[in-house]
Amino acid sequence: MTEVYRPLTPQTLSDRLRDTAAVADRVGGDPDDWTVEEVGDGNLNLVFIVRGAVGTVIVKQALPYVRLVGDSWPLSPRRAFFEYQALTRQAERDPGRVPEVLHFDETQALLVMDYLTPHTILRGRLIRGERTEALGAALGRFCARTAFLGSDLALPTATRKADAAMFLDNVELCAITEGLVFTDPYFAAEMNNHTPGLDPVVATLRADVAMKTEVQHLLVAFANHAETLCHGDLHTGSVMCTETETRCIDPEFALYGPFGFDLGMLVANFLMAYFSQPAHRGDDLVEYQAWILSTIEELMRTFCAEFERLWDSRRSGILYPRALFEDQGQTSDGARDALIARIVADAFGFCGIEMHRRCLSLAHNADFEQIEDPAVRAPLEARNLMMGRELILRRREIGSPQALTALARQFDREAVR
Ligand code: SR1
Ligand code: MG
Repeated sequence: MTEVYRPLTPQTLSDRLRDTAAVADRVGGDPDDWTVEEVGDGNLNLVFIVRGAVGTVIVKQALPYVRLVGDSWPLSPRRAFFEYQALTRQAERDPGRVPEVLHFDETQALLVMDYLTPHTILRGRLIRGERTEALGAALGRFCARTAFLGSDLALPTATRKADAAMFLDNVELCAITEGLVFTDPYFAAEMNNHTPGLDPVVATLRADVAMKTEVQHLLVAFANHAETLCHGDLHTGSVMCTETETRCIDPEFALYGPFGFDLGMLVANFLMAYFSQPAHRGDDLVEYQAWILSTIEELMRTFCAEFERLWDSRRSGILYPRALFEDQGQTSDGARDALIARIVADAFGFCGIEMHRRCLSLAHNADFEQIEDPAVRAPLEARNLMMGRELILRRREIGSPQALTALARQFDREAVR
C-alpha cells in the first residue's frame, strides 16, 4: 500500500512512530507509556514533545496549510524537506549551533530532532528581561559561517549551483516573504493590521515613493541574488537559549539569497525587542536596553570578524580567487572590506523592512503584541517604524554597529507623530 501523508495527533503519534528506531531508541521504554504533548505555537507547523523512560525528542510535522490562518491558505508540507536540507548544511558549517536531526520522513513531512532543554525561545527571554552570555557572538558567527561557507566564496561552484537549484524550488515559502515582508506593509493588503493610532505613520510610509523604491531594490536582491544559503526566517523566535547557550532552529524558509539577509532580519528583531522594552521593564529598563544594544553591536562585530577570518582561511571558491591577489603578492583586503560593507548595507535595508512588516502586515511579533494597551503600544511601534524607514533610505551611509545603535537611541527618545 502506498504511504500517504497524514498529520499526527498526540493520540496517534506513539503508534505511528513506535517502529521508527530514531524515536524508539532515544525515547525508550514501552511506546504505550510515552507522553506526547503538542506545543507548536508558531505560525505553520505541528510540534510535539515526546517523553519516555530513556529520553525526550521533538517531532515537527509540516501541515498542508498555514496554521495561523487555517486551511483557507494551503501550503505545501514539502517545506519540511527544505528545513531538513538546510539543517544538515548549517550543522556542517557551524557545528553545534542547530539541533541534531535524528530522522527525516519526506512523505510525512516530519523531522525528529534533539529536544533542547532547558533552552527557551529568545523572543520570550527578551520580553522577560533575561540574558544569555555571548549571545551576539554566537549569532554573529552563525550568520557569518553560514553566509560564507554556503557561497561561491567557499564551495565548489557546481555544488553551490546544485544547491541553489534545489532551494529555488522552495517557492511557496519565498512567496510568503515576498508578499508579507516586502510588499504588504506598503499598501492596504487584505491580511494587514496595525495598532490604532499608527495611521499617520502608515500614511507617511505609503506616501514615501523613494523608500518604497528602495524596498523594491531590496526585493530584487532577495528574489534574484542567489549568493548563499540563507536561513530565511532568522528572527528571535527562531533562536533558543539558556543563560549560556544559543541554538538556531526552524530554517524551513531556507533559500539561496543575499549574504546580508539573515543578519538584517535578526538585528531587526533585536531592535524591536529594544523599542518595546519601556512596556515590559521597570527599574532595570535603562540597563536592559543597553544590554540589547550591546548584543546587537557584538553580533555585527562578530559577523564582520568571522567573515574576515573565513576570507583568509576558507576562500577556495571562484570568487575573489587568490590567483588575482595574494599569489601576485597583492592584498585582497580592499576587496574584502568593500564586500563586507555592501553586505552590511544590504542587511540594514532588510532590517528596516522587517521592522515594518512585523507591525503592519500579517504576522506581528510578541514584543509589541503583548503590550495590551494600544495607547502604550502605538508610540513604541511608531519609533520602530520610523527607524526602519531611516535604515532603508540611509543603509549605505550608516556603516558601523555603533552608528546603528546610536540611531536606535535617538529614535527611542523621539515622540513620532
Ligand atoms: C504565514 S507565515 C507568517 C510568518 O511566520 C513565519 O515565521 C515567517 O516569519 C512568516 O513571515
Ligand atoms: Mg518558524
